[in-house]
Amino acid sequence: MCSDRAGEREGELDDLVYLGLGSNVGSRREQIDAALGFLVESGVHIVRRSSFYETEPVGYTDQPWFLNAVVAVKTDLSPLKLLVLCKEAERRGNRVHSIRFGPRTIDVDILLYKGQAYHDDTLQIPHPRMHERRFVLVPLAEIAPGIHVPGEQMQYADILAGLDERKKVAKSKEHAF
Ligand code: PH2
Ligand code: MG
Ligand code: MG
Repeated sequence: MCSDRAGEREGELDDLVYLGLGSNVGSRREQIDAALGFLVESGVHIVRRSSFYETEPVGYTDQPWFLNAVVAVKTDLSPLKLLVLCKEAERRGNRVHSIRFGPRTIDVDILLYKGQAYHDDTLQIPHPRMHERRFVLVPLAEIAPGIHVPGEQMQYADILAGLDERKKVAKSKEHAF
């Protein structure tokens, strides 16, 4: 019985929405907090928050280290409506789009949506690069250790365990939210 209940709790974690946050320009912590504040004011309910992590840049390497975090949220918004809200949080954080994978004041990505996949021209869920990014999977594993790849038995923790650890991801001195 106990194990059933544990299974249920894991299932619940799979049914939440997961957002990845990152910043490497300006006041990183404040910008992440401001983006989350805007999402909360807009009716998104934060259920779990990871620690902050100092992470070595991936993709485009000639840029400052990032502060990254992942949050689990509850929302009735559709994936596309949530995307609009995330983009508005970035706009309010003075995000400018220049170099791909380059420096940014604030990045808010939808990683996972209620254990479902979603694919169209503007949005792909699961986030198409999350499975190769320790700066996403380490904070995700902190708040949802048993979470699955949508529609599959595979857990993100297994994928994380197989990733190359050359790119540094370290828990930050920043206090949790
Ligand atoms: N985001 C990117 C590209 N590279 N590297 C780290 N460490 N953290 C990020 O959030 C990040 C990145 C594009 O979204
Ligand atoms: Mg991103
Ligand atoms: Mg993004």
